[in-house]
Amino acid sequence: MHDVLTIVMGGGKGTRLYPLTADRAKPAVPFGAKYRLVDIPLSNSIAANFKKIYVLTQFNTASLHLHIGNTYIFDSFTNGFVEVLAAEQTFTHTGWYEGTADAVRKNLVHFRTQKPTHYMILSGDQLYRMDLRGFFDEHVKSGAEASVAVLPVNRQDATGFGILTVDTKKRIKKFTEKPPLEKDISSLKIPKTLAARLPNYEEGKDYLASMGIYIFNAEAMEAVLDSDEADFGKEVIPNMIGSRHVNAYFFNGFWEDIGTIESFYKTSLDLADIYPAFNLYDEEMPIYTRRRDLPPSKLNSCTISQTLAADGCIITQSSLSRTVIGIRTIIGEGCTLEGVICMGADYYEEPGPEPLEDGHSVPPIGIGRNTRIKQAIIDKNARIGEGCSIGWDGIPPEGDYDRFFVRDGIIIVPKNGVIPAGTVI
Ligand code: ADQ
Ligand code: ADP
Repeated sequence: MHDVLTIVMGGGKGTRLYPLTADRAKPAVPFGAKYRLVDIPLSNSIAANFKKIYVLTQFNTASLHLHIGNTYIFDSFTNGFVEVLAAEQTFTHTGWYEGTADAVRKNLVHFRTQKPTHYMILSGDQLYRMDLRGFFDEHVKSGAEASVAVLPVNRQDATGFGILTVDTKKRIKKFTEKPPLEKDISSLKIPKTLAARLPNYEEGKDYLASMGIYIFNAEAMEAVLDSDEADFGKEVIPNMIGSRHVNAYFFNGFWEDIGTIESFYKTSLDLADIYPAFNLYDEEMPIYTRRRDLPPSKLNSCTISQTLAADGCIITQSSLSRTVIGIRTIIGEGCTLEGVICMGADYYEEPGPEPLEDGHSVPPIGIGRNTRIKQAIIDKNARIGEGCSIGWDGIPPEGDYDRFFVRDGIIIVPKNGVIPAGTVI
């Protein structure tokens, strides 16, 4: 009998997605109008019937707990659970996780209670749909102690990945974590014979990259973590090659890292393409998320193209193109949005915002009338006043400003942020 425990790596210190991670754990970052990042690995795992899942995260946030507690509910015949384990101080460990392997090591005591035969390690910031059951079956058949899901990448992208070589039985022979561009890695190139067999090989994508998705036999996991190695990619996997049997699993499908502002922004908007590379409308393998009792979205005299809009929005006489509109987004008359991700709101503000102590009023949650926004992420509960122009006259230099941030050339209004009426950014 196999008993697989899934571990979702929910994020380190979370600087790459800052300020979206300023006051929420990375797995709770809203994504694709109605989902959160953690829904992707959880849905993949559940589709494979691996329903015992821990999510490792650096800090606890109420919204992550609410989301998981309200969404991933299994009945007593299923024996499933999704549990969040945040970095905690104990008598034997202090402080934060030092890395991915350290995060697993510090929680082995919890995992052992489930008596797993295998660990399935998933990354928390990637968009993909993978047949994890197929991956698991191949792992067991190969007799390997660990397996790594891989796909081909080009030399430029190779700098961000673990690059590896395999023998004819897919056993990994070499592994180099994130080789810098100036390093000669031509000896790691995919041989022609293998390229011909790889389903997703393309000219130029000459290197096999680790996707950071692993299966470990439980004994192997215990043995390799009986060390002080901090990271799977930097230490654990490279040190296993040679002394232990580690295999590659060739993944064929859409897969994108969404762990930086740039990739998060682009991948989110691409979901709204007319023929998107990642299909949210897959009947067989849906992405699960919290079921909410929200009213339908109400759209009055709008021009809308390539837009994903979630439930509970009210959009009036506005023009939206290439946008992702999250739950409960309110957009007033005469707005124009291009290339914008609105994360929406946690609640409807009724009867309206309270005036400030100095008598001034703050704009209501949502986007006020006659506002134009381009190339921006508007986090939850933001209040954008009337007649603002954001991102329309170029993007300010990277940095942290009083009321907004610029990261990777994208303007970000943080959660609960306020942009007064008439502001030009
Ligand atoms: P990276 O993604 O750069 O490379 P890492 O920063 O270790 O590696 O993150 C892996 C995953 O674990 C991410 O989802 C991250 O959010 C999460 N994570 C990181 N530190 C964590 C911590 N302390 N606690 C909980 N979660 C944490 C890795 C591999 C490469 C591989 C790429 C593929 O090291 O070999 O090619 O993934 O993207
Ligand atoms: P969602 O999944 O709907 O985005 P979250 O999990 O982030 O919601 O939680 C939003 C929280 O905001 C909910 O607990 C909701 O009850 C709460 N909330 C409701 N009304 C208000 C309010 N007036 N002010 C602040 N929070 C509110």
